[in-house]
Amino acid sequence: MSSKILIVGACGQIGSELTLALREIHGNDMVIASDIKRPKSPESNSGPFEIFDATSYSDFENVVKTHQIDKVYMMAAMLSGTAEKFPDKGWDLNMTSLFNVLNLAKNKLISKVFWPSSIAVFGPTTPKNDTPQRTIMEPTTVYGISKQAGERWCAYYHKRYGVDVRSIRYPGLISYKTPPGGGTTDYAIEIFHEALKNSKYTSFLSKDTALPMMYMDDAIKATISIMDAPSQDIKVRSSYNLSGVSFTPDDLSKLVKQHIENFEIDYEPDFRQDIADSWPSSIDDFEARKDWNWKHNFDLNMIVKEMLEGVKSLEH
Ligand code: AKB
Repeated sequence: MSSKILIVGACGQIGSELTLALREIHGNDMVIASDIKRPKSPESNSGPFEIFDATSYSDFENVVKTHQIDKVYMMAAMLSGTAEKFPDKGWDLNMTSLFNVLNLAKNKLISKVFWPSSIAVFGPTTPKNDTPQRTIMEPTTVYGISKQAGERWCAYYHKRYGVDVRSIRYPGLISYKTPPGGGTTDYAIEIFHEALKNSKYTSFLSKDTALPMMYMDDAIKATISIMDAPSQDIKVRSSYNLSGVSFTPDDLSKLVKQHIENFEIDYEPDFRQDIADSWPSSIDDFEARKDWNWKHNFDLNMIVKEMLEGVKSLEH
């Protein structure tokens, strides 16, 4: 049995770092990176690369058969901010690519699937603090609706067809290697680039908007560990709550100021403020910790230090 891995969306914020991490573990040739367009980053060139559209079942099937893929990390998605601008496209990409990968598993062409969900599955009627695994979920964004529907389909395919699908509700992810693509939590990355370039940042979220966040290294660790966990340990087949840190733009700017003395921030909330206001401030991830031993490493001080060093290193 082949144990080859396919990453769909390998040029994206998570996909690019996941590709490197999985190649480090399994070897370059065992991990096939793919995206809808040619990669810009040299990282994605470190092994086999396929260009295809994940919304085409036949193209997806072709890549899986050609490389004898066993596991798929289905990371391609349209994020919250962009999906509000293109609701039809966002729904189509997020749902069709999910159905394609679930059907490949149902048809026994692959044995395991990872699919990312998000804190966007929650909505304004959800308890805001320490949001539990199971609670009211009335998402108000296209992205959130697609993720919530997707979670139900994952649970359905598992129950009805025995598909081994695993998923995490990612909080906002912070990284410097690949830019994020159109999310509501992107301010927490932009701030570092602007602080180092101009010592000034205008935040599109208001000063006191607290959101759940996580450093990319922790997110990659969680993604690989949930996929490596024994099947019987995965008790939640929709998607697991996952928590790292929670902070506001004000908290973050104060820490940035400790490193860059003349740094200044101001606030001009835009349409993404409404999205952020509908999401939890912090997440209870007790079940992930209990079922597959999840534990985060990075606190906010460590994230700030790593981000400033990382962004600086990109400029040289
Ligand atoms: C977004 O802001 O859309 C994403 C997410 C929280 O899923 N980062």
